[in-house]
Amino acid sequence: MQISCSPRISQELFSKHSNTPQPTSPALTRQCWISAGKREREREQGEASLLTRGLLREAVVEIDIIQSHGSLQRRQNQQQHGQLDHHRVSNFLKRPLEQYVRRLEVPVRVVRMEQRSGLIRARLKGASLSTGQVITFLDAHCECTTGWLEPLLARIKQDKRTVVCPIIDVISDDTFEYMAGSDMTYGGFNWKLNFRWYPVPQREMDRRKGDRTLPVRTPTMAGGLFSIDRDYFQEIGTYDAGMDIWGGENLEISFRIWQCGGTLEIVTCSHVGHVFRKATPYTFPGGTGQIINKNNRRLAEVWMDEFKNFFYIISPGVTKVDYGDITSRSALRQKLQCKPFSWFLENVYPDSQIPRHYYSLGEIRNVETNQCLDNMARKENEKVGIFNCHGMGGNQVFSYTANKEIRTDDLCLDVSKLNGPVMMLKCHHLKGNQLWDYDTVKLSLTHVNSNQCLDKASEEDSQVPSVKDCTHTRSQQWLLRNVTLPEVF
Ligand SMILES: [Mn+2]
Repeated sequence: MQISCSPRISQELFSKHSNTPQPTSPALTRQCWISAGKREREREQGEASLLTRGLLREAVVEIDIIQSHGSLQRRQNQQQHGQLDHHRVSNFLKRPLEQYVRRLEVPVRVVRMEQRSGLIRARLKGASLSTGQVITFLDAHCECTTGWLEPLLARIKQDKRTVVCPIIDVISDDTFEYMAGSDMTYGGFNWKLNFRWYPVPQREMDRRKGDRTLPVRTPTMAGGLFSIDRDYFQEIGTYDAGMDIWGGENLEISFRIWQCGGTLEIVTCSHVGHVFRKATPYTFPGGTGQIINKNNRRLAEVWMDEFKNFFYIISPGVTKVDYGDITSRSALRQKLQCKPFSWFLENVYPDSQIPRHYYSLGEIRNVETNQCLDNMARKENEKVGIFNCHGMGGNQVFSYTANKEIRTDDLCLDVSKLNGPVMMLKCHHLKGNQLWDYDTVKLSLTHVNSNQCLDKASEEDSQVPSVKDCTHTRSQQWLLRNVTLPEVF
């Protein structure tokens, strides 16, 4: 199991698609070596420098890279379901895989699970069989670029409680074209507890004094690619083995790292390619939603304190999902004396989609018509809707935050013209067109920039609210109500 991803795989791909660029951005690589103090670069881009080689000798006795093959799981799953391409897939993963890895320059050991176990338990098994000081997890559909590893190891050597991710470059699942990933996005999550990329905020640029070769502190990791000191991995409780297949484990380990005294970084000098798929090629036993909801409930219950309500309220029905026994994970949090989730929001992720302070979390109801603001499952850059109140949360959940935004998940109500329309845009945390003043006596919601008031639906379009000059009539009065959680828990 010791080895690096083979650059040879890249070369094979590139020879098939000769117009695709080299994997590493030469400019960035050079900049990174130089700022690491390297002056006498041995060769052109990519060759490990004397500095990093010295560091490798010192820091790494042995490196374990664990790749989890989702496709192994697919084979078993398809056997169960008797699908047509089962033979092709299973054969490819038997002898041909063994033969292929034997051709690689470094020893590679293939370990198979006895039954379909999911990513989390497969990784735990891989970790238990590994012997190196640093464990690197990579999805099976990854390719490393020259010089990807040293910048990761350097951070762990400085502080073993630093967990590091490379920049994830994009490999097209249609053409295998290789595109550099951005160093200007970092990991976050929305109310539904989906991992999402968001722009690196100004405060993090300022902390690094504008030096983009320095690692970015990221609130969460995407999950497929990271390196961690093996003792530290044990110390903070590896993974939650009560989670199935995959989903949520990346947020769980991210919250745990930060709340329990570690640091999570994206090391911008390290690039690894990853094939982003459009759809999951295998099924989840019992349905994708069931598994992911169970895993998300486990992480919400153990790590998120009262902020779990954002997840529960926007995902009606999730509270009926059984999440099993979490006593050992709660005991772990206790033992490690981890900080509360509010600390994480305050100190690590102040631009979080979940507001640290808020006035209300629930429906916003018009006094005259008794209708409620409703995102109608519309997306970013569309108009917010208005509809009969159903009291079930979901699309009618809005939070009026201490920053005076009206938010639904990671979208904020935004008005950029007199008389509307009221759009849903990504929250930018800069007030501006997303600043609303709620008057708790008059019950009005004033859009501060335009000095106009949120009003009921207009005659032209009965499905969207309007903004008009403030008249303080009943159609401009709104009740901000906290939704209560369902009884079944
Ligand atoms: Mn992946």
